[in-house]
Amino acid sequence: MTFTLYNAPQSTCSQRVRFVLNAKGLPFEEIKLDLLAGDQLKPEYLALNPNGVVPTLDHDGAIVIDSSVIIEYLDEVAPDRERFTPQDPVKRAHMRALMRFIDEMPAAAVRVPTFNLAFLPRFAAMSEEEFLAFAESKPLRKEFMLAMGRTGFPQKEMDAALQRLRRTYERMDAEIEKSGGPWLLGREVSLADIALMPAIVRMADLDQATAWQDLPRVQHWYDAVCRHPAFQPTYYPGSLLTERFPHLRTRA
Ligand SMILES: N[C@@H](CCC(=O)N[C@@H](CS)C(=O)NCC(=O)O)C(=O)O
Repeated sequence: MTFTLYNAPQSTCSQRVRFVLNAKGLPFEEIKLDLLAGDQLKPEYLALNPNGVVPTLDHDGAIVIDSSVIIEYLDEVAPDRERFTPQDPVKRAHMRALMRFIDEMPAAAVRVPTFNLAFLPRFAAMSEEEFLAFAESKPLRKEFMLAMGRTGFPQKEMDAALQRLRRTYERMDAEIEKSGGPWLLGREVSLADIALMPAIVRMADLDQATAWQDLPRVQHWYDAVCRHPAFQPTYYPGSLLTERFPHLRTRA
């Protein structure tokens, strides 16, 4: 089996897929796209992924898109090494329900603090025309970019995103308590944990970890994620925003 992953070092969706490939010990060729330069909007990439986003997986010529779909796909085609999907159908359904929740809540909400705290200086440096053309070119995120504008999301939007993330930490806490932990579904790490990981790592990278300091189960989960053998190869140098954006380092 040969795998080629089109992705970006700091992309949270890409980090899910790298984690699964690394945890399973599957060798893969990594093609890095520069998202701020617009590599994801070039015609040759849009032919692979018409959404104009990363990641995209090429498995022996079969193209699979969307990080949640890709990690489920990898667990199906390479179940041997480490398996992240429970055998029991009820547990499996619970895992999938959590994955839907994660895509709708933290994975979407984390874009607001990411853009406001990290990417904004890039957009503020563009002219209004450049910014509008940049937003127009995005098949999936045009309205998101226009809502943000060159000055960033208003405080109301930022507060709403942080509240959605806070409700996620509370939901994690409740799930871990119910399952007995340390993972969301109990003793075994599952695709739900992997889907959630990059949003939580991102919030820690943005110096926002105090938001779950009253929830020790969530902190233990985060520590377990960071200790997992697939964590370091996934978060290779250049994968964190603090490594790329000096203004974040001075804040932290
Ligand atoms: N649902 C998609 C979302 C992918 C996505 O939003 N990717 C972001 C990086 S995490 C991206 O490529 N953004 C580029 C852009 O917005 O132009 C998935 O999970 O694969």
